[in-house]
Amino acid sequence: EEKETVKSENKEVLIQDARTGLTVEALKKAILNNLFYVQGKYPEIATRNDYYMALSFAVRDRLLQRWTSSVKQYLEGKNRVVSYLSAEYLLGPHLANNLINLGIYKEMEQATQELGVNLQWLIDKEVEPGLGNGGLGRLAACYMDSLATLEVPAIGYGIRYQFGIFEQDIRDGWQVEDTDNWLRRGNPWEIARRELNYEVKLGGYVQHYMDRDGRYRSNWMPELTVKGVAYDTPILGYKVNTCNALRLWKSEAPKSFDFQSFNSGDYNHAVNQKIICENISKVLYPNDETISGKILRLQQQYFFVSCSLQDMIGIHLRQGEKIEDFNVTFAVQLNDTHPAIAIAEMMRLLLDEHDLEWVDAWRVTTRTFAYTNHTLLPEALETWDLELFGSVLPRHLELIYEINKRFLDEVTIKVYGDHQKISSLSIIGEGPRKFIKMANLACVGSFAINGVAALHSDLLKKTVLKDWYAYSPEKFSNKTNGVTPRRWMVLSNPKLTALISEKIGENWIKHLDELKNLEQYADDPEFQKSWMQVKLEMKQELAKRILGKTGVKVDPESMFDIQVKRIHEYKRQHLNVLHLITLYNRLKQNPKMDMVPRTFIFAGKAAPGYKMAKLIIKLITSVGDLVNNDPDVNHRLKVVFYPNYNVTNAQRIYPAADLSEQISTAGKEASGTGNMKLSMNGALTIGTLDGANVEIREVVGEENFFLFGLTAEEVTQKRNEGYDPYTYYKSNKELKLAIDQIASGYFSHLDDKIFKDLVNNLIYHDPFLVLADYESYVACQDKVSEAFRDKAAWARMSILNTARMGKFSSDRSIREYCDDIWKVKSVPVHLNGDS
Ligand code: 7GP
Repeated sequence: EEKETVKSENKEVLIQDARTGLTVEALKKAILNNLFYVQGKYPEIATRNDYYMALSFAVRDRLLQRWTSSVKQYLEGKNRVVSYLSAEYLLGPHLANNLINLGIYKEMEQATQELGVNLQWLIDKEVEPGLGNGGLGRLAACYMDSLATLEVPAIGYGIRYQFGIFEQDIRDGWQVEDTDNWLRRGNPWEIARRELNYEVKLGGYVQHYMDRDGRYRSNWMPELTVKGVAYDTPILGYKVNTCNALRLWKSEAPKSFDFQSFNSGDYNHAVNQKIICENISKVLYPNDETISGKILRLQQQYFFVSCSLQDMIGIHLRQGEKIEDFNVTFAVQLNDTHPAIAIAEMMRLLLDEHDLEWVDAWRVTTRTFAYTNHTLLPEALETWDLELFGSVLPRHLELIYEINKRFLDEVTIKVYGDHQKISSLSIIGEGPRKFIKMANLACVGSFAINGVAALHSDLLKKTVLKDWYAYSPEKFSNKTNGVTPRRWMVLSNPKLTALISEKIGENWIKHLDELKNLEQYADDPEFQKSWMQVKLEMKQELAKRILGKTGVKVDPESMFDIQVKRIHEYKRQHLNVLHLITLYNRLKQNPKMDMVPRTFIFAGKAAPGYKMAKLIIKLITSVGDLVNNDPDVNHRLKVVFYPNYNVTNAQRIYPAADLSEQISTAGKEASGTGNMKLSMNGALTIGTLDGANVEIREVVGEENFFLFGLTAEEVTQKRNEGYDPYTYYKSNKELKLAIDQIASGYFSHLDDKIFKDLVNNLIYHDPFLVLADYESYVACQDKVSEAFRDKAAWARMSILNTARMGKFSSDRSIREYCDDIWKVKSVPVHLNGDS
């Protein structure tokens, strides 16, 4: 029947072949075709990877058809384009996501089945591109999905790291890092655009001279020139024809280098230069929310920004437009300050390469860029030692001085005499050593500045960007983060998706607000039963994986209490551990007590150089070893550290969560996005009034959210009053016991040194007020346990959580960026035939 409709009704699909058709037959043909002509195998000898590749190429062909149609449409209409600049994209596996967005998941399932292979088995073969650390990189990936789904012309620019975020292994309870060789078996999702390449200068010095027209000119004589080559990954929207490009740059040595050295017989030099050039896009810096100040990192940032801007200018000029109108063609978003050097680079390109006058160049620049801030942590605000900066980017240092001079002249007039203000707004920081403040560069050069949740945007205006807000309040706005329901519900939780769609249709996948239609079933016992049945099945699946990965057997009927995110003191995984130890002690002291069984599940990577974070992992695994092996408690308590948290694993964990731990110190988590994914999948949240938790609680209702802890304001107040953690330690018996046990080596085979730093830090400094929030946290957890006993009430709250999460679709966030900041419109794409 399917074949008939295709043949008789739709002309475009009539000419379909193995490369574009969407029917089961066409897909089967495509797989075999690719197996034979791309992999060079026939089915009997094809490996799992051969099949995975063949399938991926079959899908990619279909993406390319949509991609070429999109490009054509964009160019014809001279449409305004969003350019997203991000040093990180935490994409997650492509195959299943593309099948969903193409709307051919079922068809492919059948096609593979008829060919005698299992689709899930092939999907699981994909090695995910881990080109990001955490929230910031994953947000960029969700936004690419939403831009395409909303049919907005957009390009994502970034770096094609040869090695992404390290793989985490747990050995003897400690984190061990292993390189992420994700390209080892090839990457069927990218297309190398060898012809699209740009030269990027580094180091050296600047010559100044007067040209024939009497114009003052600068000539940057670099120490090194590298070449950036474009690698494009198609990003298809959900059930639309829009397919945008994620353009990632790989660094290489320019050809000229090799020739020169070879000609002079210096082979070693040539090889060395090649290595130096290739190093730039070699590896992702594994720091989340900390700067590292390394030369290579600055080179990476400049490298991808320069390639991207050159590329955009090329696109703009090829359309016959004037360079002065660049900002009409492109709206460029800076994903935090990592690409903020773009402001100086834009000026360089306009002044030095395209001959604009300063005033004109500055007008174009400041109408092009917009800046998103992702953190309030002072240690994450990027600065560069001025000397180091000048050694890599001598021309940009000059330009920044000039930008700063002109800006401060303006400031001085406005804030006459206020030295404090002037120095806080200056791009250059003074001290024993001068430094460049990237956030300040981003702020002067951007027409819009935003935070990522209401509270965060508010605190930005009151703290780190206070003087900027006073100076140009019109630039500031909030754009609360969102996540894509395609990956985080449809793909990761197909059973819940089916259950929801059975009741309210499928519209919610593109219009997440429609989830509210589920509210009417929240009290329906039948629906509650089906709802909790899905949850149970997802917990059973996760339990199997936990057993396989960690050897720990967990009870799917117990409460799955989940904290998964990067390990960081401000996120307070140790507060969670203190609660865990408290429950353990209660059970040990009163073995007969009636306690709601819990499975504590942790996952997350620690930055390799972040000692305290690594120690927190060791603490979790140490407590786990003791608890899991103690027959007095291990029927009611289990502790799991699920290794190598990444997108693939996140997709398996979220659907199985009963309780979502969002327990950062108020005022520290800019937004959070895991909080949204968990709640969408029916988990209830225990959380502080931090980041987007505030807004989540607002929409799900305070009666469906477990709130505890100090507010951001109280945190500040407490700090100002002179917070003394020791008094909390002394005055709470359960807290003191837990800490004393950690200190005495109770969880570490009597080794009383191993956790010393952690304990001392907590009782004497406690920068994130763990001890201040402990009592309120434990009391709240007791309420959670009580609530979990009433299955119907819990189911109701769970359903309501999902039903009310519509706001947190990244489609909503992107629509706000489009309307308020970028001023771009949708451009529906019509599919070209495969002529
Ligand atoms: C994160 C924030 O910590 C998180 O709260 C937010 O949801 C996410 O960005 C997306 O906006 N920040 C980072 O990942 C990060 O590295 C430093 O920030 C620049």
